[in-house]
Amino acid sequence: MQHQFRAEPFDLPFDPRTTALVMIDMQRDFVEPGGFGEALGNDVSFVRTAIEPCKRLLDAARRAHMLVIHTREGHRADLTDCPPAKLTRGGKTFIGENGPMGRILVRGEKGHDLIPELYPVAGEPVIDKPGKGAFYETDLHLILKNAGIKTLIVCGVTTEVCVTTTVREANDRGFECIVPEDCVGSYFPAFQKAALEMIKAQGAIFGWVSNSASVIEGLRV
Ligand code: TIU
Repeated sequence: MQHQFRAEPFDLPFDPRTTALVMIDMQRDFVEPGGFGEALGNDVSFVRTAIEPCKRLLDAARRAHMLVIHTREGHRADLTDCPPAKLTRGGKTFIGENGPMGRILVRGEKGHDLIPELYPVAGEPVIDKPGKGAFYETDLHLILKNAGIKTLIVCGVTTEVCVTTTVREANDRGFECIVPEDCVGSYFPAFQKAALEMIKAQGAIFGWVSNSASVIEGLRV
């Protein structure tokens, strides 16, 4: 039987054996107070709305025995993998500085870790990425190719930054991406709306937009 996700601009056929769930940067630094997101002047309550729907979808993907991949944005302790332009931007990036959850966006620190609600289980790859896109200078494409993956369900934060950068890159690499709108979060409601509209515009120019209930229903059939 043909599986389909209910989605916009039209339903997306998929095969659960070639579909992966990609959780983008659900780290304390972005969704908890005292991290990178808040240091940049943002209200993390805007992105926390994605946690519960992500949890439901994560559970459904695990029940369907799908490949689940988690990503984390961050840098080496010596910041040698952080481009100077990312580090020095106005002198206010906070990357590497001490905060209540350790050094901001530095690997191994508490703030860099994935949130407990969505913590990976054994067998789920975690991709450490130095940039916004999950493909840039990582082995994500290799892992997806080796697993025969064609379709990506992309969740996480933030919608218009790391999620969208990843979806655009994935689309160019030949993957079909579906984004459940309640499983992605932005500090800016207007950016959230525009980013999702851009993905599905022009006949799914970058991908499809759906919601957690429809994606979970699609996985159940
Ligand atoms: N600042 C912001 O909206 N996002 C990021 O810096 N990284 C991610 O989106 N993960």
